[in-house]
Amino acid sequence: MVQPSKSTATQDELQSFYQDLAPNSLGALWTVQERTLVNEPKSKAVAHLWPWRELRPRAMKAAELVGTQDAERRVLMLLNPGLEGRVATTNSLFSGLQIVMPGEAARAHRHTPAALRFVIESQGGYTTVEGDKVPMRPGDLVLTPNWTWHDHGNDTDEPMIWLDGLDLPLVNMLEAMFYESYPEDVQPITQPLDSTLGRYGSGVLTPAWQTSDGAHSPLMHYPWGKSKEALLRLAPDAEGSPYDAIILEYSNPATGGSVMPTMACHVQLLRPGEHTMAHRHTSSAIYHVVEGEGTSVVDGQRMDWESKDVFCVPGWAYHEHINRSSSEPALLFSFSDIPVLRSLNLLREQSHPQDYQPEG
Ligand code: 1HN
Repeated sequence: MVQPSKSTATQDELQSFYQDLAPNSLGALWTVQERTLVNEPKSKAVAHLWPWRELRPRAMKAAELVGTQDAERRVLMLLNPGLEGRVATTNSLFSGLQIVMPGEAARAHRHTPAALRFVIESQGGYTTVEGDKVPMRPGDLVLTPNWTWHDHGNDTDEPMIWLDGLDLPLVNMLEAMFYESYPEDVQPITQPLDSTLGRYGSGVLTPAWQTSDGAHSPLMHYPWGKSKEALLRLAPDAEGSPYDAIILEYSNPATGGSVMPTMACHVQLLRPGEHTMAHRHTSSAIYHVVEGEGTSVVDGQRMDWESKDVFCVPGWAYHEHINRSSSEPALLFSFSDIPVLRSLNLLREQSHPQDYQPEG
């Protein structure tokens, strides 16, 4: 029979043993056991809301003060108050607000962090991804996957503002960051306009003569019209998810999987007055309100949102959503690190034991 053994050392012996460890780059696991092997995650990131009324004037001010000669990307970072000192919106994800003024270009470059853009304000303008010029209109989702050349341009008379989403904190944690400037300011356009939409935009009919390596979606542009139409078509009859109402994932048309290996994108519709049940999952997410007004309760904290606001939900934080309008739907775009957790077999989900948080 084996059994746990008792400690025999005196306090003095223990103390001198511990003191000798650090200078030798050693440590005793049992002294950090409780904070290392926690029963469940507790993110340092906190729930936070960035109201559009606070964001937009500051983006405009940045555009007034700083040119794209000096700012490779003119991005207002959405920094999580719980993650002070880090360039992060949740533990694994970064989000920011980028502004490109009429006549401006943001230089071509590429990097290993993958990026997505959700357009908030634009009369046109574009991102070029690997020689493919992708027009950007409000509500459009545009992808710039890992290591693809991309530059932005605004050839309209109005400012362009979009939400950037990157897996930057994750890539930094993995120490897999690479970055390169394109030899010229702007890359040449080598494809017909919006060519990935032409080839893959139907969603169900994909070119049989072309293969895609499956690492990321071959479609770079998910226009808002199609997303909204799909939601509105389902809303009257579909049951939807108890936690997320009518929720659709932007998919890779070649595989049916997430748009990129590190980030998934979703769009959801909360019907008038709808109040979803609370759940939590190990993935974290950043939300952008496309239309409507409502409240999300995250980790017991109420966040009242309206059109164009941005908020984040840290991993393993309970959350539920409420559409406060009794007549209009509320539409939310979000991106998350679901594919990372799923592929590592770390994606867990739990419903709230009382279905709703007390504050909800
Ligand atoms: C970046 O390269 C872009 O290409 C946007 O538009 C935001 C945030 C952090 C690091 C690189 C872009 C970024 C970024």
